[in-house]
Amino acid sequence: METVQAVIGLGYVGVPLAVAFAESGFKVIGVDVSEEKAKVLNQGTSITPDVSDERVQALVAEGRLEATTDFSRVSEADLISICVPTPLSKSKDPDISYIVSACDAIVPHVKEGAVVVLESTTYPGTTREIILPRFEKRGFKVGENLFLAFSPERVDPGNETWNIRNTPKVVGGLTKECGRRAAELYGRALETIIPVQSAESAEMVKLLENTFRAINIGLVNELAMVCSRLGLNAWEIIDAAASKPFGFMAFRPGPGLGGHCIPIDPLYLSWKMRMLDYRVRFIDLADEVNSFMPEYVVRRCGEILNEYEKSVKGSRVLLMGVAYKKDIDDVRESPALDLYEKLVHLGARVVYHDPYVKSFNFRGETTEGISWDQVCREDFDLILIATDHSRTDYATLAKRGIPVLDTRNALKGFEGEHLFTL
Ligand code: SAJ
Repeated sequence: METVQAVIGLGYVGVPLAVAFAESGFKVIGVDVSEEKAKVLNQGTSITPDVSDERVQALVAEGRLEATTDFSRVSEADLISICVPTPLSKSKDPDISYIVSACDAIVPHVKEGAVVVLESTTYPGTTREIILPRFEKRGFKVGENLFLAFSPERVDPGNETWNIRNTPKVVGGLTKECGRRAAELYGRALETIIPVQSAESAEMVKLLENTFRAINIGLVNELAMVCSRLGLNAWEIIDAAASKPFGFMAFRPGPGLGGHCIPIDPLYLSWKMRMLDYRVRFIDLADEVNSFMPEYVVRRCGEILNEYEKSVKGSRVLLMGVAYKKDIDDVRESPALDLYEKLVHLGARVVYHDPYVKSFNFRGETTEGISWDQVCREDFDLILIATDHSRTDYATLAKRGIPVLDTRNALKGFEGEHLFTL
C-alpha cells in the first residue's frame, strides 16, 4: 500500500517538496487555493527554477503527482505538509492567516493516524497554540490518533548545491511519538533528518538561522556607515577579515535587506517575545539599521550630486538592479524599490535597468526598465548600483565618467574620482 502525501501550498517550497517525495515513491497530491497553480502543475510545468518541467511531467504521467484545489482530498493522505506563506502585516506583525485558513480547510478531512507537518516559518508556539486546538476540537488525540510536528523549510531558490533532498531537515513533534513519525516519513524522501525535542525547538531553529543573518548584515551595514566617516573601504576590511580561517564569517554591506525571509523571520520572534514582555534588542536594532539603509543611500546620493553642484531634484538617476539580490528576478521587499520611491519623492528623474526584471509595479503603474543599449547611450547625473547582477558590464559603467554610487562593491578594482561606495 503506497504512502500518500498531501502538500498544502504549491509555491517555491511546496513544489520542490512534492516532487522530492513523489520521486521517493510517495503518491503526492498538491493542494492549492489557486486553480491556475493546480492547472500548471497538472500540465507538467514547474513554477520554480529548482524543479525542471521534465521532472514534473514524468511524475504527473506516472500518476505519482497531481494537483487540485479540492482540500477534501487530504482525506487520502498519510502525511500532510503545510507550506503556505507567513508574511508580515502592514504594522510589521506576524500574519499567520494563511496557516489558519489552511488548517481550517484540512481539519474536517484529515484521516485518523495521519501526520501533519507545518513547514511555514513562524514564531515558536504556533504549532501547539494555533494548529493543535483545531485538531483537538475535531476530537483527535494528538500523539495517539493524529500526529503534529514542525519542520522548517530550507529552500534556497536557485541554489545549485543545496536542494530539498540533500539539505538537512530539522523535525520536532508536539509529542515524542509525533516527532518520531514525522521524522520517519520525511526520512524516506530526504537524506538527513535532524530530530529536535519539540515543535517549538524546530520553530526556533529556523528563526535563529535567519536572525543570525539579519543581525550580521546589520552589523556590516553599520560598519559601512562607520567606514564612510573614517574614509575607509568596508569591503576591503571585510575581505581582509575573511582571510582569518576560523572564527569569522563574512557578510557584506548593501542598500538594505530584501527577500521574503531575512527581513521578516526575525520579526516573528521579536513579536512573540514582546507578547511575553521581553524585548529582543539585537533583532530590533538590526531591523533599525537594515531598514535605515535605503535612507542612508539616498543621503549619499544627495552628497555626491552636491559634489557636482547638482540637486537630487531634477537629476536623472539610473538605478542599476531592482531585484533583492543578485542573479534573481525577485523584487519582494527589495531595498532597490525603496531607493526608487525615495528618489522619485525627492524629485529625481529615475530610470532603472535590470536584466532579470523587465518591469515592476510602482504606485499602481507598471514601470519598465531601460535597455542596456540605453544605459550605454543616454546621459545621467548619477548611476546608483543597488543590485550587483553578475551579467552586467561594469567596466562600461565605470568608464563612462558619470558619478557612480556603488552599494554592492560591484566596481571592485575600478578606480576614479567619480566612483563612490556606501
Ligand atoms: N544581504 C546583504 N549582505 C549579505 C547577505 C545578504 O546585504 O552579506 C542581503 C541580500 O542582498 C538580500 C537580503 O540580505 O537583500 C537577504 O539575502 P540572503 O542572502 O539571506 O537571501 P535570501 O533572502 O534568499 O535568504 C535565503 C534564506 N533561505 C531560507 O530561509 C531557506 C537564508 O536562510 C539563506 O541563508 C539564504 O537564502 C542564502 O544563503 O542564500
